[in-house]
Amino acid sequence: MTHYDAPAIEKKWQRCWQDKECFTADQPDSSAPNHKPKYYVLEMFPYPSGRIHMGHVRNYTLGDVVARFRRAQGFNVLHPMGWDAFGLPAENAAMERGIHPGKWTVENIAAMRTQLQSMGLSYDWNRELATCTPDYYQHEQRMFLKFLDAGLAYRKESWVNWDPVENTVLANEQVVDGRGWRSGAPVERRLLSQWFLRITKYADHLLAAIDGLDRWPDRVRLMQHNWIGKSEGARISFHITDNPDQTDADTYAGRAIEVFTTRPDTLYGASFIAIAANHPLAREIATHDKGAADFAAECAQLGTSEAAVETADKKGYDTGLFVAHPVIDGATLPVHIANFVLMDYGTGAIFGCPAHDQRDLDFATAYGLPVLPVILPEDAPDTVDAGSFTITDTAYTGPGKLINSGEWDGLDVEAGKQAAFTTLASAGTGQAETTFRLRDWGVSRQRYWGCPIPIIHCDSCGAVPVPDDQLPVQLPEDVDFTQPGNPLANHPSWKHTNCPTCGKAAMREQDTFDTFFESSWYFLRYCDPKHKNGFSAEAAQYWMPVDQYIGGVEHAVLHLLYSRFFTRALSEVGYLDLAEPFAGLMTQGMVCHQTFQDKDGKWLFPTDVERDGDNWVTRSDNASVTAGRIEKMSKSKRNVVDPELIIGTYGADTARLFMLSDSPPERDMEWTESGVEGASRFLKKIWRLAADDTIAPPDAVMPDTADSAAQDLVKTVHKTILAITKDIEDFRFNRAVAQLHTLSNAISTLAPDIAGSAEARRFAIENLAMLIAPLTPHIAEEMWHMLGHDTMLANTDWPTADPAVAADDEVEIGVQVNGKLRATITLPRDCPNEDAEAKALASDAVSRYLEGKSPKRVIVVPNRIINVVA
Ligand code: ANZ
Ligand code: ZN
Repeated sequence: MTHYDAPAIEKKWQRCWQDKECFTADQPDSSAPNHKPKYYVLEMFPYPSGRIHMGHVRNYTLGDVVARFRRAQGFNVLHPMGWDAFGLPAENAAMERGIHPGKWTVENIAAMRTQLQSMGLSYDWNRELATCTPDYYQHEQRMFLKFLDAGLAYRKESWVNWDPVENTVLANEQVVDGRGWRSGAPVERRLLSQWFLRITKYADHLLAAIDGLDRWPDRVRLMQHNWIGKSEGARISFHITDNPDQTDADTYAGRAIEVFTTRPDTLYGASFIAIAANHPLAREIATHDKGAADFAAECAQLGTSEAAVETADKKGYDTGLFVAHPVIDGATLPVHIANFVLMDYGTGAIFGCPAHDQRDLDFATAYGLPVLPVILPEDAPDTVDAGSFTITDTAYTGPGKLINSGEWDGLDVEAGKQAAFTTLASAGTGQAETTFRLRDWGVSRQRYWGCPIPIIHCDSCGAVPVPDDQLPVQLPEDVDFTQPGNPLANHPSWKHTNCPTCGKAAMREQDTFDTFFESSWYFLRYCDPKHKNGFSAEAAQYWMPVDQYIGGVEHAVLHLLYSRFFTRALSEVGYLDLAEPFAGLMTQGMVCHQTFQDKDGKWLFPTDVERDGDNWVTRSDNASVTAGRIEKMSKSKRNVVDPELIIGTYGADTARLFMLSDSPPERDMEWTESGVEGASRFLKKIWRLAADDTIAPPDAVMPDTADSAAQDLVKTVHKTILAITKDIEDFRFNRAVAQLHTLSNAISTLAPDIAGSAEARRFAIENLAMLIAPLTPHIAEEMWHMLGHDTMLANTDWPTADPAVAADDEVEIGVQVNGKLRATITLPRDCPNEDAEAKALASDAVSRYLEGKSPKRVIVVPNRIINVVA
C-alpha cells in the first residue's frame, strides 16, 4: 500500500476482529479459570429510527474508547449493543406509510447495525437484543406479575390527557399548547384505570443513595434529587362550617379538607383554601353547580403537566363554602377551586397565604382576598413593624420573625413551624408529614407497539394475571392502523379470551407498557442474554453494576431513576441483590454545527453551501447565504452532517478522532469541516511514520552509543504513556489526542541518521499505535502490522511506562519566603536537601528578601517546594 487507504483498512480489520472474536466477553462461569477483573461499559442503546446521527457517533465512540482501553488493561470487558425497539415512531410509520411497525423496526435495525459496524465499535454482538421481540418482552411480563404479587404494581384510576379526535391518550409531550399534537383538538382530562409501579416505596432510599453515586455528574445527581423532591411539612384539616347563607353547606358541613403545607408557620396569614379542579370535593360540587363544572372543564384543557400549570394565569372558582381556621377561634376561610393546585401532589388542596407565596398572592389579587403578612423580614428596617409592614405585588418568602400570629409572635420560621406542629397536634387538627414530588410510575399506554400487559379482565374475578404457561402474551400481527384509537382494542379477536380463574369469557388488557419499562432492565439482560429467566442472578452479580454508563443528559431523570428503581424492585422479588445499576455515569455534550439560511430564510444543509472568501454561497447557484449561530444539530434546522458520508469520505477513524479531539466529552462540540480535515491529515501523517523504511526492525534494542536526542524520544514515549493513561482514565480524551500530536511531532522531527534514531523511532511508533488504538482502532491495527507484528493489536496489552525513565532529570520548584512565592529554581531531581537549600538561598529574589540576614528556618519538600522562614 502506498498511501493511507482508510476504507480498505477499515473493512479488513473489522472483518478480522469479528472472525477472531476479539470482543467476546468471557462468561463468568466459563471453565477456564478467569482471574481478570470485570469491566462493564455501556452506552445508552439507540431507538432504531433508521439512521445513525452524529450524537450516536459521539456516544458510541466515547464508549468504545473506554471498552478498548480497559480490555487492553487486562479487564474482562462487557461492551454490548442492542435496540430500544418499541415506541411511537414505528406506529406513526405504520399510519403514514402502511408498513407494519415490526417490519419497519427490523429494517431500521439492520440498516443501523451496518452503520454502527462501519464505525469499528468493539461490541460483543453475540449479546445483541431488540426489546420488541417476545424473547425479550416475555421477561417483563413475568417481572410485572412478580411486582404485582409483591405489591409493587397496582391498578388505580388516574388522570390522562385525552385526544377526543384521535380517541387516544396523549403523553404530556404530545400536548402542545393544550391541543393534541396531531389532531390539534383541545385536549381533555379523563380518568382511566391504569397500572402503576410503586416507585414511591423507595423514594427515601433513592434519594439517600444519590450521595453514594460519586462517579455521577453533580448536575445529574441534583436533577434526581429535585425530581424525587422530598418536602417536609404538615397535613392540616380544615373543617367545613355550617354556613346559614349557603344552601348546600349542610351537605358538606363538618367534613374536612386536608391540606399539605411546608409552611405551617404561616397559618395565621391564611386567607383562603384552594382545591384542585379534580379534587373529589370539587367533582362533587360540580355535579350540582354548573359554574364549578364549567371551570373544571376549562382546567382540563390545561393538560396534566406541571409546566403547563406553572405558566398559566392563576384562575379560580368560589365554591361559596367556608372552613373554620384551625387555630384562630371563630375565623373562617372561603374555599375556591383553583387551576394552580395539582391533584396528584400532597393532598390536592392548599391553604393560601398570599403574603408569603407568589402564586397565592397572584390569586388573592385577582379575587380580592386579604393579604396579611405574618413574617417580618430579617433585614427589615427598624422603622417597619408588624403594624406597618405590607406586601403589595411580591410575596416575601425569606426568613424573619413571626408577626400577627398570636402566641407565635417573635419566633423565627423554624421555631414557628415547631410551634405550629405542637398547637395542631394538641388540637388534633394536624400533624407533621413528608411528601415527595415523585409519583408512582404509570406504565399503561394505549398503544400497539409495546409490550402487552399480561392481565385478563373478568367480570366476576376482576384483573387476573395471565398464567405463567400462557406467557408471553404476544402482539397480534394483523392490525389495522387506519382506524383511530388503539389497534389492540380495535382488533376483532385478540382481546377475547377466557378467564384463567373461572373460565368465563373475559377480555385481555389492551394497554401496553410504557417503553421506559424495556430500558429499565436491558443492562441486566446483556449480562446473560439467552437466559430463560431474563438473566441469571450469578451473571448479574458478576457483571453488575455497570462500571461506566454513557449517554445523553436528556435521560438524566426518568430513565436513570426508573433503572435505579428496577434494580431495587427486582432485588425485592428475588432476581438479584443490587441497589444501584450504574456506578459511573458520563453525560456527553451535544454535537453542534453552524446553521445556514437562504435569502428567504429557508434552512440549508451544510452540504448545500460553500465558502466564497469571507462569505457563504449556495453550491448550486452561488446565491448568498446567511451563516447563523452554531446550534445543536437538528433536522429542523438542517445543520446536520451525515455520519455515513463522513465515514465514506474520510473513514471511521477520522470521524472518531475528530469527535474526540475537539472538546472534553461532557461539553458541547462544534462539528467543522476543517476539524475533520485536520483529523484526517494527522492520521495520514502517522500512517507515513509507520510506513517509513528507515526505522529499525522489530525487537531492535537501543545501542549504548545512542545520541541524546534519540534517548529523549524514548523518554517522551514513557511520559506520553503515563499521561495518556491518566487522560483516558479521567475522560480527557481531547488531552490524550493532544499528547499524541506531540509524540508524533517528536518522532517526525528526530533526525533519521543519528545513532539510535532508527531504534528510538521504532519504539515510539509502536507505542503510538498502541496508544491511539482505543481512539482510532483501524489505523492502529494497520500500523501494528506494518511494523511487522502478526498478533492482533486488539488483543495486545496496554503499554506500561518506566516511571524512572519518564521522570525528568531536572525539576522546577518554587521557593516561598514567609509563605509567598518569590522565585522558581531548577534543580536536579532528587538532589540532597542541603543542595536545594543552598541554591534557593543563593537566588537573587530570595537573598533580596533576606537582606543579608540568615533565615530562621528552611523547609525543603523534595522535588516540590522550598519554604524559607525569614
Ligand atoms: C401554605 C404556604 C404558605 C405554602 C406559604 C407555601 C408558602 P413544595 O416545597 O414544592 O413541597 N402546595 C401543596 N400542595 C400543592 C398542590 N397539590 N398543588 C399546588 N401547590 C401545592 O411546596 C409545598 C407548598 O406548595 C405547600 O406549602 C403548598 O403551599 C403548596 F407562605 O402551604 B404552602
Ligand atoms: Zn373469572
